[in-house]
Amino acid sequence: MSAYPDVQFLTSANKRSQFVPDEGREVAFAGRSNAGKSSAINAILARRGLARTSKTPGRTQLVNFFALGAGLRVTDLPGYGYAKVPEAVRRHWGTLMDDYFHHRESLAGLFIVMDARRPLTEFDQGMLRWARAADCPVHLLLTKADKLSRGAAASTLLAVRREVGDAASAQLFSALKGTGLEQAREVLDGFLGIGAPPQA
Ligand SMILES: Nc1nc2c(ncn2[C@@H]2O[C@H](COP(=O)(O)OP(=O)(O)OP(=O)(O)O)[C@@H](O)[C@H]2O)c(=O)[nH]1
Ligand SMILES: [Mg+2]
Repeated sequence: MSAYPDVQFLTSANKRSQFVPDEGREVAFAGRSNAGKSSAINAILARRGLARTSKTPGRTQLVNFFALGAGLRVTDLPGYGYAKVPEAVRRHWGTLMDDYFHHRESLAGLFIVMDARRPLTEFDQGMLRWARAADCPVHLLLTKADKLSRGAAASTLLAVRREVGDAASAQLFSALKGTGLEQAREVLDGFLGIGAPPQA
């Protein structure tokens, strides 16, 4: 049986008033444009085509909410750092992300998705700083690991772990090959409190 039998798309939000009610627990997937966020969500939740993916950077421009069950959600965020986006779109993105990250009480954890060939960009570092300030736990998903040799992937992971220290956990991942799926699900479940004893 699927680890997440009741996955459902909820809504796409273009502004804060369209966000789903801020209750329960939510885990956000953020990262550079084209890093592989939507593909990672589909692989982890085992639902092909749930979150839309594309070869063209900047495909996800809205905050997409998915329900995993009562009060448990994952969000697919628009990617950052795509140079060709018009200034007005970039500004709108900034407002949307500010609204999301500064007000989302239900945010229980953050996955920062990075292309394993280009980890820890300026934007990724900014996200990490924000998460630390907000006391939000972070997991780094080094995706597209299939594009690196085993040795290069392993040394990238080591270097990333060394750089972030205890600010985040990190793993290798490939949506294409299914590498690291179980590990990613364990972290997601941990953030969402799935499988944990009920809180008193
Ligand atoms: N080789 C390989 N390609 C991948 C992997 N994950 C994603 N891709 C490809 O990378 C491209 C971008 O993937 P998306 O999942 O749409 O990336 P995104 O981060 O959601 O992109 P935006 O929504 O535009 O910010 C697509 O062509 C995917 O097929 C992976 O693990 N391995
Ligand atoms: Mg996307």
